[in-house]
Amino acid sequence: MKRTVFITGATSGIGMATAKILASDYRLILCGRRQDRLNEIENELNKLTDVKTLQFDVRDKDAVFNAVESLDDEWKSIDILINNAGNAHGLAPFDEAELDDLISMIDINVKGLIYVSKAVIPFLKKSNNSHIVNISSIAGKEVYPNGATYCASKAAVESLSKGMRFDLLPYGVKVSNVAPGAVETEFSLVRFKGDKEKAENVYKGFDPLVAEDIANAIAYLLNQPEHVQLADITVFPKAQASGTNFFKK
Ligand code: NDP
Ligand code: 8X3
Repeated sequence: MKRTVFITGATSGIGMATAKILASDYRLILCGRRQDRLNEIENELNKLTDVKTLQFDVRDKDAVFNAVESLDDEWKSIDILINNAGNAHGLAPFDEAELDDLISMIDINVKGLIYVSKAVIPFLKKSNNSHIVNISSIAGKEVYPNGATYCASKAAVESLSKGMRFDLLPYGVKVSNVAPGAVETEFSLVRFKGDKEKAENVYKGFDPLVAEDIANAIAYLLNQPEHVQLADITVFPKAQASGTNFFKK
């Protein structure tokens, strides 16, 4: 019987690429807010595996719990949770940044991850081969100018990964933290509120990671022998050495 993976933020970027890479070996529960995207990915991947989609905003605590509760017993046998949903909103000095953007990043990247984890962990505890993968960022390990709150939100993810690893030890739930550098997805388009030129500029002059690179890293850590727990993986493009150091042509 295939194990079941629950992926948040599966409508785009890293989450979607991860769903595609895992489709041949796992059953998939795919989450996001954009129903049209959920329908598209379900239609594509249900040729390869059983797919269930759940539409909710991770900021909405009740919606998160109701969505998980709506699964029938067969789908509640969740083995793997990939906490991927998240974004940056804005890139500005802390004093000038829009307060709503800062609140959104905490609500989505931190509180949303907590709601989803609290809703799903009771089912992971029943699995005898369970795993949580939290998508952090190099921004969770370093702080860069104009990114205080995004970096703080990802530093919280790093701490949540470490804390979950302690607390879920008795239940045999593995916890892995994945910290990507620059990955060309819809991330910068969201950060710059749909400004394509600004978004494309971020990745000019070097080869950024693509979503499939991170999906490969996730598949790699899920495919380790049962006794092996990869705690933390940082993935940079070749042209990146830290949150702010890039070699651009
Ligand atoms: P994308 O913008 O391509 O994807 C973000 C995903 O998160 C979408 O599927 C989106 O779905 C979902 N999402 C965003 N807000 C919400 C919400 N409120 N409720 C539910 N789902 C939400 O970006 P990436 O794939 O790059 O980002 C994935 C993760 O990787 C994020 O946590 C990001 O911080 C992290 N990351 C990204 C890096 C990069 O350079 N791209 C580097 C380091 C980390 P929908 O809009 O349908 O809800
Ligand atoms: C996304 C990468 O460097 O823009 O987390 O923060 S960065």
